[in-house]
Amino acid sequence: MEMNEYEKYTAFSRDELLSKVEESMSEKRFSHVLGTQETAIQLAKRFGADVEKASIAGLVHDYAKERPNEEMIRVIVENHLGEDIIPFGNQIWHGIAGIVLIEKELGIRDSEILQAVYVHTTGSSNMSLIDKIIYVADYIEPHRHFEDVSEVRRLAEVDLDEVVKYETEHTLLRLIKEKRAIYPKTIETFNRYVVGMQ
Ligand code: DGI
Ligand code: FE
Ligand code: FE
Repeated sequence: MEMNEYEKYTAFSRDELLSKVEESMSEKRFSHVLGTQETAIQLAKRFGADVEKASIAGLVHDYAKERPNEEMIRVIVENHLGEDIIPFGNQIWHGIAGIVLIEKELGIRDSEILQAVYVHTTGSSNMSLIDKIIYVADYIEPHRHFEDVSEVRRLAEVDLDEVVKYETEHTLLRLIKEKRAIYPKTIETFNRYVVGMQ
């Protein structure tokens, strides 16, 4: 990838962006992020999405995951992101509030990249190709381990929508089994992509 192409979407060079992301998280999470980026690039090539946008979205999708809760709550309140998300905790905050930090600190303004980050945890009832690619790449990148992960990776070679469906169903099943709070958007994604509601 040409550096100047990459720089279309960020205020930083590719190396600067990599360092900024690396410095913002643990080594383990950074490996996950690089795995997500690589998987997102492959999916973008396979399904005809913008490879640079997918790459950058993959790299920054968990940028806010390790910020202190107080800072995240401040970002949510100051930017009017909806205080209804506060009780859900950082698992739900980091994508939604993450886009504010990604725009401010990494200079990324592209709306498709920001939207993919915004919905990467819960999905949405109206996902773009890039949204689906980041949602799926996050789930199947090489560091992820769950039963059937090999089958799901193979499925992702042929049918992205089938993986969106699988991931949405299995994430919801797991949340229910663990008695965790379900964010409404997670249910909207289920209704749209698993039930098939229009
Ligand atoms: O940030 P990652 O761990 O790489 O992955 P992620 O952003 O997809 O998901 C973070 C966690 O959030 C994951 O364990 C699934 C969980 N999650 C997804 N939807 C919901 C949720 N957690 C709650 N409580 N409610 C949801 O609706
Ligand atoms: Fe995440
Ligand atoms: Fe992730």
